[in-house]
Amino acid sequence: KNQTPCVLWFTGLSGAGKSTVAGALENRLVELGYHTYLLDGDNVRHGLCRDLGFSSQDRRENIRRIGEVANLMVDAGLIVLSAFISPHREEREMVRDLVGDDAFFEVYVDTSLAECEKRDPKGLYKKARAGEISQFTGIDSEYQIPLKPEIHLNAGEQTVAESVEACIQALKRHNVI
Ligand code: GGZ
Repeated sequence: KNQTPCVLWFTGLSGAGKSTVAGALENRLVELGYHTYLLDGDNVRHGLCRDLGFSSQDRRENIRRIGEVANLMVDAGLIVLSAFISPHREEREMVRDLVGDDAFFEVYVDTSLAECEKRDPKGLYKKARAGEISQFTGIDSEYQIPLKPEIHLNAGEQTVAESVEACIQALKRHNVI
């Protein structure tokens, strides 16, 4: 099926729903016959980036490597979905410049800190509040909200299916699919 190779760059807090929405969107795209690849913590932070932690410098290097890999995958013709906090605007813009503005879609998974903290699926916020984890995004490490994301998901209020649908509509509007 005809597709325009591109990167869907999901960004947002831990627990916002980035991996969940990106994974559900990928399933939908595959069902529709498109060729995709999902980059997320599970397949990147345990491999390519396993030497990196969560200092600003390491997060920057994490995003740089992911951006380079995503760019190669765009060259290979894929629709790439990436789901990382990517807290710094400058690094997200670095990836945008690398893959090219036309092929880069920033997807802001906008779930409030309060909601993420309430969900706390891995108990990490609790640990961060207790001082057992430092440099935790939203607690003692900054998250810079996207200023002009191509796609803005109110993921705290809408269902995963609604978020997926919003992405599909945006991809059609931008002639990706
Ligand atoms: C933020 C952390 C931290 C700290 C471990 N800060 O909800 P999760 O568990 O599954 O997703 C988070 C993941 C963040 O990795 P990223 O590669 O997406 O981050 S970045 O883009 O900033 O490089 C969380 C877990 O790792 N985690 N320590 N201190 N999240």
